[in-house]
Amino acid sequence: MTRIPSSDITPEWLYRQRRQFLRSAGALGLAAAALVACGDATQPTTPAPTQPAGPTPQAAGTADERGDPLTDFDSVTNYNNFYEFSMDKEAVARVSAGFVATPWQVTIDGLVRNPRTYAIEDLASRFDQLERIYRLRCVEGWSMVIPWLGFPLHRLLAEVEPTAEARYVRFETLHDPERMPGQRDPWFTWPYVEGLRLDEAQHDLTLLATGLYGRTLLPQNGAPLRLVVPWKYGFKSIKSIVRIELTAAQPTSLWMASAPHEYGFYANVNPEVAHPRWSQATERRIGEVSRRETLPFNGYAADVAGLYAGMDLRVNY
Ligand SMILES: Nc1nc2c(c(=O)[nH]1)N[C@H]1C(S)=C(S)[C@@H](COP(=O)(O)O)O[C@H]1N2
Ligand SMILES: [Mo]
Repeated sequence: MTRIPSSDITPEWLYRQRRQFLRSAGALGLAAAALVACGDATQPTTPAPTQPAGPTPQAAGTADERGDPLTDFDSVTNYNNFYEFSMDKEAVARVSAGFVATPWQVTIDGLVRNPRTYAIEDLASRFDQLERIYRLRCVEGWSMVIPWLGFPLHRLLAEVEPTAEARYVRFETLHDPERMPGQRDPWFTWPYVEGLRLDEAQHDLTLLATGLYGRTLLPQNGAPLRLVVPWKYGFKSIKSIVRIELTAAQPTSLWMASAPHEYGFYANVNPEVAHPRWSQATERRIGEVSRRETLPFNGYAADVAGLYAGMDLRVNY
């Protein structure tokens, strides 16, 4: 396995959350504090800052395992694809600024022995938060290097115990057109859905991210919880997840439903298979002038190519 930078750290925001929890526990008594900590979707939302005031964004690392430097925080948080808010990459941050991602619950169910619903705070404190520096390659031909905070999805899957029939994992974004105005666009079948084969989902590189640059996720990056699958095109990395379901059949993603001739289920980064409307051989790294060669599996072939042994990647694109 390649050395992907990974540091075991307590992000500043999680530390603050724990301190806040202890404070409420003192003031209100433990029972009340537990309620606050678990959130309650039926209660009016307490104004919670989506962007904690605090130190400047800080990553533990400065480059990915290939030596490529981090993309700057401003680009990572101001050049986004998140159609629930806007189709204009430079408008997503502004349009999503008021999105409040607490309280938030994530249900994991389907073909599992222990279906569960977690409050986001539980997920963030129950699994050690690691920093993972990954390249993100959008199908549109641009890329970034992002220091994510989060935990491998396999840790959560182990807790719910997939049954022998489970073969795929289906992910679903929040569906709430009041809070996500882009979902009024009737062209797409909302909510946004993505899927992985179970072995892809269980791969150690597959991350559930709760933050980036040492801070909690901002709305534009998929607060409070998003998937990151670094060897696949960026659209597989679904944002603002509310449900994770284990299934026997291959899930149909939003992109498979909307543009079946353009997007397949696998969507592994592959410089040899062109998009119907453009080549995927090169990419523009945000912050750089000239284009770079795109690498098979986005540079993670040594880790993940084995998952596809015997498959024709020109057919399963
Ligand atoms: N729910 C949802 N998830 C999404 C998208 C989206 O529009 N909606 N866009 C995808 C695409 S195309 C990319 S490239 C990445 C972009 O992530 P970033 O804005 O955090 O860099 O998010 C992916 N996840
Ligand atoms: Mo993308």
